[in-house]
Amino acid sequence: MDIQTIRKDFPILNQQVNGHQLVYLDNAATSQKPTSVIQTMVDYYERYNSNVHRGVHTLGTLATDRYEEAREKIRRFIHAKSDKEIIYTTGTTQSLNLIAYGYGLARLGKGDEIVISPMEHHANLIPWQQVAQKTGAVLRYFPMEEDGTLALEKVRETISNKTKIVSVTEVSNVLGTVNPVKEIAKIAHECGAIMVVDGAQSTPHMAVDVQALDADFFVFSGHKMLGPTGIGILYGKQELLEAMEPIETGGEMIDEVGFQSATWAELPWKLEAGTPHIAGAIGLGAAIDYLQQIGMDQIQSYEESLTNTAYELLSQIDGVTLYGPGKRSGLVSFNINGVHPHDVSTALDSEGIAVRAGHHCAQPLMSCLKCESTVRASFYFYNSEDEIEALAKGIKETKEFFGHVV
Ligand code: 7TS
Repeated sequence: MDIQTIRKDFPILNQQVNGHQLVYLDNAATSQKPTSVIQTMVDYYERYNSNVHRGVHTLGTLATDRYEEAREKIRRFIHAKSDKEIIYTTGTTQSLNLIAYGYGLARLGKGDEIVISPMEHHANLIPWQQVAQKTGAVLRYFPMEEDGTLALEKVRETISNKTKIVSVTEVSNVLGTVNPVKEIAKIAHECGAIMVVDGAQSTPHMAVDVQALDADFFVFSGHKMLGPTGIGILYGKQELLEAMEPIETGGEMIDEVGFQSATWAELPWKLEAGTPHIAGAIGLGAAIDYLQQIGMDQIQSYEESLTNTAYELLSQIDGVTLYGPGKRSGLVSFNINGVHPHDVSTALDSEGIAVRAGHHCAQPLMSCLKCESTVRASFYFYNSEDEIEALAKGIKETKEFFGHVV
């Protein structure tokens, strides 16, 4: 991979922040966008901005075609069987809420169990807490190993015939742990449960095949994979989506409407009420074109080497605690002992280095790690080895600075 050429496609990367070349290492929060994605969206607004699925005029037809072509690109990208299984949402959060409320609420009852892991993002936790409270279902957790991984034998012990829904992230946004979601899905299915996979942190970084995973639902956000904010995907097996009642109703999602009742459109539109984020969907299609042009396997192996370098460099710094397993995807979470993560982040920012400090929307995980927050540096394929070295240097300087102050 020719990183210097790739970086030219991302105009935002070429700037100084606080007098230093920007080193953007907050990709798990959101990725940057290549010119092709930005230009595709500008092109929509400048040349054929129209609503979809209604006007039969030329611009309306063009907008509808592009919007549906993007859906087909997304289908191929995650290897779904049919376009009917690709529902546009605003992002992972909305997708998970649709599953919890549109699928879970009507099917769960007292004593049923929902099982998740302790490393879930709040988006894959709070909807289940809410649905459990409303239905009398029990929310259970897989035990987590010291190194932030899940052990399959313990997964097996936790899932039982009471389990109705298992929902797990494929990659942890805090630890970088890659969970064995395919194996967990198999165990869930043996007990008659459905498997939901949160792909927010995996889809941008590795090849996804929802059929090989045998996921019943798989969700992700466009903005973490070069696309715009406000667009995401809910993939579901067709028979499950068919059985779901829409929780949002109105325009776009109907077939026939009378004064007292209505019938629903076919999938996928049944679950897409209202005017959608058309530019966003088309932009996500352009993002997928870009990713595929590089190749997901290529991206994965390049990021693996970047992440290994980061892990090695940081583990050599005395007084730095690293969280999570040695084998991880795309990020490092750490603390400098005795220095607040926000101070670390502010010090790095003064060097032009953007990282995130906080609980990363995973407060229960923080209590497992016995800390309140961490600093997280998260990578994408446009990051370079030099930037990882800048991070390590920045951390050393921060440590020394605070060491002198204290
Ligand atoms: N699931 C995981 C694993 C995530 O990392 C995130 C966002 C979400 C769900 C929610 O995605 P959204 O697009 O609907 O907001 N994670 C982060 C993060 O780690 N820092 O900022 C957002």
